[in-house]
Amino acid sequence: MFDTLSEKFSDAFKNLQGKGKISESNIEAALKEVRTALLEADVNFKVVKEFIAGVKEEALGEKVIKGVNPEEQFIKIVHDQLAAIMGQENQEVDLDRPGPIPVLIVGLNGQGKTTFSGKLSLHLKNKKKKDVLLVPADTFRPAAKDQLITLAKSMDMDWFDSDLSMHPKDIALAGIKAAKEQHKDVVIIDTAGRLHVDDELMGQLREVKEEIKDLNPEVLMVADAMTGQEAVNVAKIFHEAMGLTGIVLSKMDSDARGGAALSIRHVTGVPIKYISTGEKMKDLELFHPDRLAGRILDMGDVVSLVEKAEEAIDQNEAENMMKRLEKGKFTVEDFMKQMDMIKNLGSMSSILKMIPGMGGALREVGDLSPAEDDMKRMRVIIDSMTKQERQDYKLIKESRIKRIASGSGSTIKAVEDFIAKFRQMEKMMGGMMQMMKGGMGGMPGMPGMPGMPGQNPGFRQEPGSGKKPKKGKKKGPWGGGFF
Ligand SMILES: Nc1nc2c(ncn2[C@@H]2O[C@H](COP(=O)(O)OP(=O)(O)OP(=O)(O)O)[C@@H](O)[C@H]2O)c(=O)[nH]1
Ligand SMILES: [Mg+2]
Repeated sequence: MFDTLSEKFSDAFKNLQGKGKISESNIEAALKEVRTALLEADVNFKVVKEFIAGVKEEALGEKVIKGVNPEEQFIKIVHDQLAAIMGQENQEVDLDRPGPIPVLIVGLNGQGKTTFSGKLSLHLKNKKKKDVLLVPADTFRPAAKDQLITLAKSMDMDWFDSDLSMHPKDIALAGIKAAKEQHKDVVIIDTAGRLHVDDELMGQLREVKEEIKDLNPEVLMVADAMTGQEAVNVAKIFHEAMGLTGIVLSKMDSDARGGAALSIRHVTGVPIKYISTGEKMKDLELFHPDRLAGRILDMGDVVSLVEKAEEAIDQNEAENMMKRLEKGKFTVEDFMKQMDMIKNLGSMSSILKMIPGMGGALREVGDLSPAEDDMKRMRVIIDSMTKQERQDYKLIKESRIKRIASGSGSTIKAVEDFIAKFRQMEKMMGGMMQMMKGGMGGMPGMPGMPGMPGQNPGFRQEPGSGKKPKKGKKKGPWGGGFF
């Protein structure tokens, strides 16, 4: 997300290194670079102009604290201005009223409307405990109905069997009626897209909105974040035509430059409510301007990381694992579960970027995909093991190694290497447990993962346990050469 922009910003801030204090002359070069970075990221030029003026005013204003590192001060000012142009606080769809609340999903072709309709239903069901009905109302591309129904079935979500020969406004009405009968809280209506803004589409959508306007619908436009200024222009036209209540930026996982995210709110006045970060139904985040500003500036986003961890990590599983570890048990099965938990959090680089300062470090390391491939290769080897072998890897001798190698399409050496690495991990785990019992508090570098020892009072040193912490075991279980 916004890698190039982050890099350019970080270069710009270097202009202030070693300077005694912020002054008009020494921020000039930094401001110039920030300006270029924003324009290159396809941010609207008016937004850039206001942004730069805002930063300059703050930087030279009275609030600047003399004697504090000017680079840090400048970063903080840029952070706050970035958050401000993106809208300050998160806004979600307004659920605080009697249902069924209609949520109309609009936007151009292929922007991610149908995918988002599915994601939003899952989010509302899981997080907000809302009962949702999904209504396919795309009469332009009939396959879209099947697409939405397939998504609904995969999530065990209720859907409406729309009659696509009807006008979308009548489908919307019928869907809302059904939702009322079924006592649903929310009804999400997925509409058709077109390649370009055209009168027919706008006319149709306006009619739908008109038909249901007394119900005060949420109208969310989905825009592909990769399309930059184009997304901003389209949002403007949609907003003028039908009145949007929110924007969803999709495909934020791809190589989006930042132009849409940084300009759309400021230009249209419509808040960004959600960001879509992948093709899977769980890949949805609330839009938090301050957190995104933090990510852009390599300040990390630990709050989102912890939230993700809370969702992805099964507390009971984590606690059971800790109990087994306490007894000195660490099996391939445990390792597999840990890998799965981590995978649930997202790609390695996306996780690392949420840790303050890691963005810059990642750029130096470059590609993390070899490490991810390594994980995948290990996973195939583990999948070819029997349950018994996963519980006790020591059973894995010659003939079993051969079987696992051929079962996983790996070489014998790869399986042997895995076992050797696992043995090393087992040892480290043992060492780490000793260390924790000795009262070191938690795993170094683990920012307060739920269920992890750093937060678990059960692992505090017991008075008089007498064991001294071992030194030198700073690496996590995977620190021994996989990454
Ligand atoms: N990487 C990525 N892909 C996405 C995201 N959202 C949607 N997609 C993909 O984008 C493509 C189009 O998504 P749809 O949800 O069908 O888009 P749509 O706006 O409903 O398209 P039409 O109904 O044809 O107008 C699909 O292949 C989705 O899997 C996202 O956040 N990230
Ligand atoms: Mg669609």
